Amino acid sequence: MTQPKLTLYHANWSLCSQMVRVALYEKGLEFDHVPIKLCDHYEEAENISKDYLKNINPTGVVPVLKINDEIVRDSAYIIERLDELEGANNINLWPKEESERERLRNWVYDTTITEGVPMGKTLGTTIPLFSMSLIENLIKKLSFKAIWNIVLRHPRRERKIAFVTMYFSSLKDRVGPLAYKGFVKGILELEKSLPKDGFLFGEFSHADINLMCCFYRLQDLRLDAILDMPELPKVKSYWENLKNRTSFKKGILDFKDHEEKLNEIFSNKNNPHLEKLKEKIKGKN
Ligand SMILES: N[C@@H](CCC(=O)N[C@@H](CS)C(=O)NCC(=O)O)C(=O)O
Repeated sequence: MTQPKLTLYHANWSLCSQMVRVALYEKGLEFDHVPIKLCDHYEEAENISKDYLKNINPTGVVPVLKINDEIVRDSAYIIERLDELEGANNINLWPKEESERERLRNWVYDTTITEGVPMGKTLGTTIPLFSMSLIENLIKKLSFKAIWNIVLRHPRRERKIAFVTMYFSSLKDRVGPLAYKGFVKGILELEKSLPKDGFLFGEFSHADINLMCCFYRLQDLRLDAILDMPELPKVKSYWENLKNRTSFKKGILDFKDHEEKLNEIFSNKNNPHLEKLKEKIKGKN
């Protein structure tokens, strides 16, 4: 069977774009790239350009996948759709059985930036809050013209407010603690649910893709010492298994971004939230 033509609109350091790229490589599907320069660090602000909002995504976010001429939005839905296609690799990211699909759906929901879920509530929505240390640094470098363009054009009110606040003031130290509870709950739940070895559902699945990307983000943010804690032994070996996937290199490492900036921000190799999170995981407060 020949595969349909796939075109991915994405950004290197975007959690949800990473997820879709990993899924494409897992399936062995060929795709064309359209890199999008996001408004939080490029003057071009391609995700809120007239053309992008009109023809690709009126909500101004990446990733978007074009399957032939059909536009498919939202990473979780994109990955479900991708799973129906036949690529070079014989792999299914979704189980066949309905009760298993339901269980997986819950995990997927909790491990990505799901629309309608307040930031910090689930493991997936805590990641953007921790990422603010980098985002704020990038936003502050934008010109006034670029921030004014965000005010005028960004279709998401909550993001517009966050970006403008970061430009003129600061959010990064305030939002991290809002993620502690959701993150600790999520990671402890994962430790409980993981099998001794292998993946969350035995076979590699969509949830493992999401967690691979969330964990890599922890590494970028110098929070990955959490994945090495004696309190989380299954998480630790799980992360090793995830890093061994070919798709980890192809979908994430080959699209690294902001390396210098991250080294500069975390020059002491530590993230200010690390010790607090570790204490909470140990149950000390
Ligand atoms: N639920 C959406 C979330 C997409 C999303 O928030 N994308 C971020 C990058 S991970 C984005 O495009 N940010 C740019 C902006 O908000 O200006 C999905 O899963 O695709």
